[in-house]
Amino acid sequence: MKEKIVTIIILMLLVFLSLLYPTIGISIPIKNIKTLNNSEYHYFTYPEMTDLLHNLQENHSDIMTLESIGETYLGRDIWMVKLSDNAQQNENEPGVLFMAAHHGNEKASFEVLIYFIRHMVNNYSKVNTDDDGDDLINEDPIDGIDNDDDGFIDEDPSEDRIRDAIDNTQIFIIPMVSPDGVVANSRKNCAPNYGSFGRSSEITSYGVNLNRNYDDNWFLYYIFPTHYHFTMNTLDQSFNYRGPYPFSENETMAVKNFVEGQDISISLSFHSFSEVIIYPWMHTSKDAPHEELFISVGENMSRINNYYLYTGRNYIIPRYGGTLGSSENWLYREQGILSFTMELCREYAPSNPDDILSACYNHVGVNLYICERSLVIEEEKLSL
Ligand SMILES: [Ca+2]
Ligand SMILES: [Ca+2]
Ligand SMILES: [Ca+2]
Ligand SMILES: [Ca+2]
Ligand SMILES: [Zn+2]
Repeated sequence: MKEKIVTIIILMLLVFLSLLYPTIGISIPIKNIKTLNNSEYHYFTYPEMTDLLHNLQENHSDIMTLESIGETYLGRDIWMVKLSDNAQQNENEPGVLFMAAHHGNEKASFEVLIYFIRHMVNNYSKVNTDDDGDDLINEDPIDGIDNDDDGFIDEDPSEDRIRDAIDNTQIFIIPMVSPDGVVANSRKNCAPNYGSFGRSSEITSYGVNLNRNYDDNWFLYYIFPTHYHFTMNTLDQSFNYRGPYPFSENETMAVKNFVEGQDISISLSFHSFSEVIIYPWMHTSKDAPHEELFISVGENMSRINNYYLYTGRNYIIPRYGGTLGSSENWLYREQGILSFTMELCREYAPSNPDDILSACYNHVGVNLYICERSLVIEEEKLSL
């Protein structure tokens, strides 16, 4: 038992360190690693995704719109998909935001959202079906559990559930926040830096960590440099460089402008990797005002994907420091959006098709749960 606790603590530390220092590539030991299939999984490229989204939109124009919310430094469109009935109109329905690929090298993240978009539009008009031919209808929803004990997991989900989510909410999806980063397979975007504070006349390096570039207590770096890893976040060559000033980057500015024009209640930002669920605050061990609500929603997601809901800020942050400039903090503090980070999988881009496809399918269940919870979340924000 003692050994088990020690192992769990060590694993948690590794997970956390891998969040802080992902380029060092600390990987979590995985028991029973499956032998890799001969064929590696093919991830969507940016042009492939662009084509797919246009095709889907043309074929499902009643429930899907596609717009560019901005352009990257290299001129690529940042695509935003909206799924809802009467998608062209802004209806009085809860807004749900899903984002991925703030970090372009985290391929699992956008793959999960592309899969989700496809799954939703392709199943929207289907009637309830006995998908596995066992004479029971919808007996095994996507919740990671073999509800009917037949040896298959989640093989007969509800078709109604998809229609209900699309009909009753407005689902906004930005599958690649950093298309340039995706194309370059880079944690940072590809815009040039002119010194750490933007004052050099020459290009000194390239790229900003977009999930440090949101306007979130920017000044705290100067007051608590050690606590917030001043060097790592403020030197332009660093993999975590935050940029010369808040919202200096096209991508974060695009997200900001988009979010400010919408009524969004809850959001989920996908990253990879670690199999953990995180929520604000990201910079302090203090609880956010809605700590209980975060835990409630987080625990329900954790039941579906079996990820670790990270609640140990008061232990980790005083020892290892906090993160400033994250989308999560900004969305929550400035926009009142209940915002989560989902760190998918055990690699940036699993090559085993089984690993990535099961994450894609399982997170359809997570995302549907978030849509359903959004129906009551504004009331819950008031009461908790
Ligand atoms: Ca069935
Ligand atoms: Ca079914
Ligand atoms: Ca089953
Ligand atoms: Ca199930
Ligand atoms: Zn990330």
